[in-house]
Amino acid sequence: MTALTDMADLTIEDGIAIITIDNPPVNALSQGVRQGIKDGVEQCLADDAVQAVVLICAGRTFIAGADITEFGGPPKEPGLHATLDDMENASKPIIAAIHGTALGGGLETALCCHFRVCDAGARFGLPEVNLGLLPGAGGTQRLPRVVGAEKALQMMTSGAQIGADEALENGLVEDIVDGELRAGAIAFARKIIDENIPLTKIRDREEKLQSARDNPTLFNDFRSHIARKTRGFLAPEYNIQCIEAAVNLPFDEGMAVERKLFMELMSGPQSAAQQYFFFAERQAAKIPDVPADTPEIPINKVGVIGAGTMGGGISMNMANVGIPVEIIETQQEALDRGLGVIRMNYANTAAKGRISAEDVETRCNLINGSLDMYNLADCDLIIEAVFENMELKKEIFQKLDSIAKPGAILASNTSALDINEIASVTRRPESVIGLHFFSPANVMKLLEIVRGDVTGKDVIKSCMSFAKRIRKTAVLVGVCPGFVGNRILFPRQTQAQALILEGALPHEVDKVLFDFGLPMGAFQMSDLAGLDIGWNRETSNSETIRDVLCEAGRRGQKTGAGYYDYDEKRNPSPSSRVEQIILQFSEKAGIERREISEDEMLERCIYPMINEGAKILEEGIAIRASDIDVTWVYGYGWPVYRGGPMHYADSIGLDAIVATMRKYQEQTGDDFWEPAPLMVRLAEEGKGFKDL
Ligand code: 3H9
Repeated sequence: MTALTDMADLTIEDGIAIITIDNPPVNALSQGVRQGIKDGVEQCLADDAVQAVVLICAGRTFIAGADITEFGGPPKEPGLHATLDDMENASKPIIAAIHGTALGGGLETALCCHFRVCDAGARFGLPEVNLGLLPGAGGTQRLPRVVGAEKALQMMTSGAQIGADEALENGLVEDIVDGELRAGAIAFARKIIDENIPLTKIRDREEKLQSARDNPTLFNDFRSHIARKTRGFLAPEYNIQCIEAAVNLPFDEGMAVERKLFMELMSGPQSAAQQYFFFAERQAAKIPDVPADTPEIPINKVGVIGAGTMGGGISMNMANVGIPVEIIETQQEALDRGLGVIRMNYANTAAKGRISAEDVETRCNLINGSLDMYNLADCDLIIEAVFENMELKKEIFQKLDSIAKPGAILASNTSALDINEIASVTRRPESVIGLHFFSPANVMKLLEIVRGDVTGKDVIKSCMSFAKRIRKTAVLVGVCPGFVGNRILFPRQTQAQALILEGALPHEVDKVLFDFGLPMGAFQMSDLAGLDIGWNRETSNSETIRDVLCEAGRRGQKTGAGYYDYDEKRNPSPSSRVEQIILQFSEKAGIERREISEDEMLERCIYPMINEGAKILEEGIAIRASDIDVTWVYGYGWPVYRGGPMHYADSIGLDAIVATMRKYQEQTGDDFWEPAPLMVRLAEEGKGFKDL
């Protein structure tokens, strides 16, 4: 064995050279990998004893892409293009032997080999779109030549992976190896030599492009198909343009289009935000005072208290990954209703072809309902998901304390209440934690994990791992009203209310937030949640616009009216009645209504969120600014191409935000606008949240 670089080596066995990449954790195409491949290929071509080359990877995966940590730095030779050209132009067959995931630049590398074999677990994808990019090493031109334009469109605009069988079906691999991959790939190489199979380059293949050439509406139909999902994102459209170039232009001209659009994306703010978010998401899993080797509590059975919307959705997460769940309700009728909704949700998913009818049964069978809390005695984790009432929650936790087995994790799904207070009624506060799921709980990716003052590290570690197991992204936060996500929402709602009193209308404020990239505006969100959350009919005295709306029966989407009017399909339209109510409120408050610019609406909704984020950091409620961003992207649909509120703040500049807040403070005389000391300090030092 010869070391090519510290990330690659070369072995020759009976005329077959094996280049092995070893660059943990994911064999990214770092400089040493590129150099290793380039030098290895050169040596193999110069060595008459070598008849064919196998490119394989050590560790858990084939090459998972370019090394993202090298992006933005000075280019390091050799470049990926030159390395791949050498491979594609080699006069001896090169065979990629793929296990794990061949992603991005990794798949592009494989596409420049003459043949590809894989093991049965291998997966393939071009996920650059998730980084705000497009495949920049020929993938946009080669993938459509192998799998056809339509499949390439699906894969490249979604970043979705395909498995080995689908790859074989689509011609992306020539063979799936039974048994050991290395031996299988060597045997495949021998066959190529023995049968003298000619070397073809994917760049020269045209046959799979023909059906797209015969279908002039393919691209625009596809654009309309993904429009809603990709609203605001640049990269999906640029990926489409590259595939159009692959179909309509000669290979080299297509490559030139790819280069130009890749560079444009790479130097733009969206990709910067999405690359930042890639690492932010992975950072969130790291808890400084909870080391990776902290022991974990095995979780084999979960209890859920409450079969309502939240309890049902939470239970589905466990059933989806094969964990048995015991749901507890107080009334048979509520239990039956809850279990019925779960079954219906699964049936709907099956009707869309996403799971099989058998999956529906398996998952429903994993969920057992009962009226007896004592059935929770053998659960390893119990999640309380009843409505937000501290007294009720305390009562439940007191009871749980006497029922749950020693060491069981006792969690509350509260979205705002004090976990320490809940824990205080038990004799084991170290076992108590907040697991705040977001609605719909079976869909939203975020799990806000709330540590109390004395929550055990083993409990935290177990919940972080559990989140990954149920395919959630967890963010660990401390106790304060609303935790991180909802606490940041509060000041935005305050300003949204102020804006409608001063001159804007709900749909105008909402439009600004929607155009910014959020899935919905402040008032649409209130209508969806229900205006009567926390509203009390007995004490309501028409003091706020919300009071008046609730008193009039306008309690949001569920009643067909709230800030908006709704049709039977729940489509909103601005309400003249609500406008009247708002105008009356302005008059009563002596406010002379004025035209408010979209810029002002945006600043007044977003900057207070950033300011609250700064306070949260100062208080140590969030571990890092990027955790706040992960919370808002995965919990509230903040557009990932803007990174999250804290990244967005950095992209504007904290000095500009502080200055704008002071301007509003001066104009209104309201201390609401006082910038957080942390933000002021960073602004004065010319720094951003990223520098903390
Ligand atoms: C590209 O290829 C552009 C090209 O077109 C060429 C243009 C010229 N680079 O996710 P995990 C780190 S763009 C550097 O927790 P898993 C990651 O940060 C790239 N580092 O593991 C983490 O570090 P840490 C296209 C990377 O098993 C560690 O590896 N490719 C890279 O859950 C483990 O990661 C992609 O977008 C990278 N490319 O999942 C694929 N990838 O331990 C991105 C990972 O310090 N990667 N790291 O936190 C993935 O999707 C997942 O990492 C993968 C493994 C599925 C591979």
